[in-house]
Amino acid sequence: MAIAERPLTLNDYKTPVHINWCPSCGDFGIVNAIQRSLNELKIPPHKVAVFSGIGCSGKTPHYINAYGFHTLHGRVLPNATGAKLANKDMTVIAVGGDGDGFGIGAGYFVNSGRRNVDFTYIVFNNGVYGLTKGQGAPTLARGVRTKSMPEPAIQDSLNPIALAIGSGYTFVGRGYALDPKSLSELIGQAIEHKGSAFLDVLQTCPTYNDVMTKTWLEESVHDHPRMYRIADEGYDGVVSDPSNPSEIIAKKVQAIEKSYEWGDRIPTGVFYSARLRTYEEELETRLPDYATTPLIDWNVQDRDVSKLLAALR
Ligand SMILES: Cc1ncc(C[n+]2csc(CCOP(=O)(O)OP(=O)(O)O)c2C)c(N)n1
Ligand code: SF4
Ligand SMILES: [Mg+2]
Repeated sequence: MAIAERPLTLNDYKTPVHINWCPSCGDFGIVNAIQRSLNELKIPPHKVAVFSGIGCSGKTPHYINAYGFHTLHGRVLPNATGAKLANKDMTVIAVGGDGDGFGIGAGYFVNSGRRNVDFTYIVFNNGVYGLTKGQGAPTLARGVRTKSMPEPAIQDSLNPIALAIGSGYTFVGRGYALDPKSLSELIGQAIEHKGSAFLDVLQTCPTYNDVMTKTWLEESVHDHPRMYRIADEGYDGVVSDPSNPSEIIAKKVQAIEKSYEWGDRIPTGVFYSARLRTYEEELETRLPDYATTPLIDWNVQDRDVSKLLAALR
């Protein structure tokens, strides 16, 4: 029976490709969460495109039944942006590692945020370059030495949440790879958000990172779980009036301050969310046809450019 003729199930988002991540890798949980969220939102596989950079995390599109593109190291966001602008009816999900997104891809990360194209970007944050044998990634804190490093890191880590807020992402959250149920809800919210959504997902790498482990993340400190949901403590990151710049700034400041909490307490959930104009909506004001017809359906072959050429003579 064709997929369109019956209700979608989780299996419809799986592929027969052998998954070659290490046993117990946190990446399994993230893929599962993405599949669950797509299934819960009832978005059919042919309406989804998953893009990745290079890294262990970069293998993700192979394992999700949807359109997929395994791009170059650090180049996931320009590819995802191009695809979304060409076919705005697609749900576009970009994924990659912390090295991919905040190292070689840092310039794209920053400039994609301020553009506010309607996609979701999920960073698998394991603190290391997993695929290339565990070198310290930009999210690894000063003084930390994982088992793959000869000596502790002597530079500061960057703060993905604060960087995302400063860059202009309009939905910013943090999830945990080994809690696919909560993570799928968060991914669902990010997908439904209109605009660029960024998720920092804490991902265990049992092969190279023996510091940020499942045990460490899930243990209790002073009788409280290390990881907690900010919403459970009354935190509200949603901008209720997007036309009010003061409220936007106040919510950004609140999110950045919260993002520096790390160690004995690690916040998860939605740090910031604002419904601001997307790049696609800006384009529609210049190109009215864009509102009704995706670019891929435009007849560019028979376009009359004679006036343009005449103007340039
Ligand atoms: C231009 C370029 N430089 C370097 C590499 C080598 N390389 C491949 S993956 C990677 C880092 C992967 O780390 P991360 O992005 O954190 O992904 P993870 O493997 O941890 O999921 C590097 C440096 C490459 N493939 N291309
Ligand atoms: S090296 Fe780490 S991130 Fe890569 S598959 Fe193995 S456990 Fe996962
Ligand atoms: Mg990594």
